[in-house]
Amino acid sequence: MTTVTLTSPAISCMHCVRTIKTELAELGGVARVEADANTKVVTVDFEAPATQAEIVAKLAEIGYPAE
Ligand SMILES: [Cu+2]
Repeated sequence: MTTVTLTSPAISCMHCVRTIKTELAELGGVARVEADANTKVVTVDFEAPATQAEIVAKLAEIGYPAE
């Protein structure tokens, strides 16, 4: 299991948090998603077939580009 911590400044409220959790949880291999509207931090636990690149791409696709 790999944990990645990303910052996505577009996270502004609990709705954003819910969207991110729902969308990332749909990726195969994603085990846990935490997102915080105050710190703008997204933490994801994942394993194959999920990849960090896939998670970052999904965040960008749904409007929360991460670094
Ligand atoms: Cu929001």
